[in-house]
Amino acid sequence: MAEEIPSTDLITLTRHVLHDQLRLGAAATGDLTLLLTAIQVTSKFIATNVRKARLINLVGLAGETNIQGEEQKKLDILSNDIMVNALRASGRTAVLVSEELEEAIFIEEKNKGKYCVVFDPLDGSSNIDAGVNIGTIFGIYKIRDGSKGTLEDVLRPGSEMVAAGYTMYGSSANLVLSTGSGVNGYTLDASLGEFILTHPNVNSPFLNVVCQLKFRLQIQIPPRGKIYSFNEGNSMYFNPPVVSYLKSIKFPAPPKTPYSARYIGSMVADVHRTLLYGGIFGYPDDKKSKSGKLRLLYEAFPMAFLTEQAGGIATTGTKRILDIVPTGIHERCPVFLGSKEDVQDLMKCYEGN
Ligand code: AHM
Ligand code: MG
Repeated sequence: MAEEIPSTDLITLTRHVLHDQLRLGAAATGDLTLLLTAIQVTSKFIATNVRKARLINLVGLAGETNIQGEEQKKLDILSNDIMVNALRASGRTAVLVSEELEEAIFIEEKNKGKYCVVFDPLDGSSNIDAGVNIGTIFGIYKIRDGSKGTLEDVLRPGSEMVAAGYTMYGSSANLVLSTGSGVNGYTLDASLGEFILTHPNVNSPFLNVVCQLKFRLQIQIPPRGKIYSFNEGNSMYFNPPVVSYLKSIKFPAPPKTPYSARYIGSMVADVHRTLLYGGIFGYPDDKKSKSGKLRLLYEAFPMAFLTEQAGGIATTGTKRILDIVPTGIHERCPVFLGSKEDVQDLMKCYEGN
């Protein structure tokens, strides 16, 4: 068998983003490119730490002391520090909101830029010890004209984000990004230390180049899937629309067949699968958690942004997620996202209620 010739024309994340910037000509300042470069560096750094967590004693509770008497740093706190430091140092940010920090960070004048980044440095961290896929989620706003960077710059609907994405740390690190014209996916080539475009969107100018690679995939949600992804352990608390929707996909009228259940309990991994294979992911509000569990700003918004950019729908059941105006940086909201037809079926259950 003829040996595969490796591609000599790799599209790195930086090259891809830079290409977009050059296309915009004088209108683009390069600030977003630099910010995304900083974010991808944090993803590489966090990926390295996730990989060697067990070896360097990062798994465990913050505040615990190891046998050498040194204080351990929990992986999600370490990831938060990595992100805050890199984003501040990029000189391109004005406001940072992290799941790990109660208050927003307002960047001091000398490092201030015009973007705000909302992020969950290491989502799904309850899965860390089991070695399950976890990830970093982020959304980016540009400060409003004339603003110096205040809380109002991030308390805005998700539809006003200029970019959103996540990096999933699994068998490989995958960075999935949208700057508002489709979704692209990059895979970290650890030997090169670069994120390489592996999942170009259909309109990508690099589609042909990447098409030569055998492993091409696209992040475009099929209109209907065959998988549902809910924590059904909460069933006794679920509200009637969710109960009747789940019943309809588990006990469909013949000749329809039931959906498969897949729930990892790590939003990045569950959403990643939904973006690629379709179906529906849901974390509803219920009798116990009146607003659901997931955080609006740095979990629901970025994932809703990506879902819509990939051709799907993201809703609370009754309202488009990206239209919600946040009132607090850590507020929660119910989330249902995925294939258009599947999410529309769920919304019908809400309408009939
Ligand atoms: P975290 O931000 O504390 O990690 O919680 C968010 C995670 C999501 O990744 C996931 O979808 C959800 O919590 C799972 O919750 P549950 O264990 O209740 O099913
Ligand atoms: Mg989280």
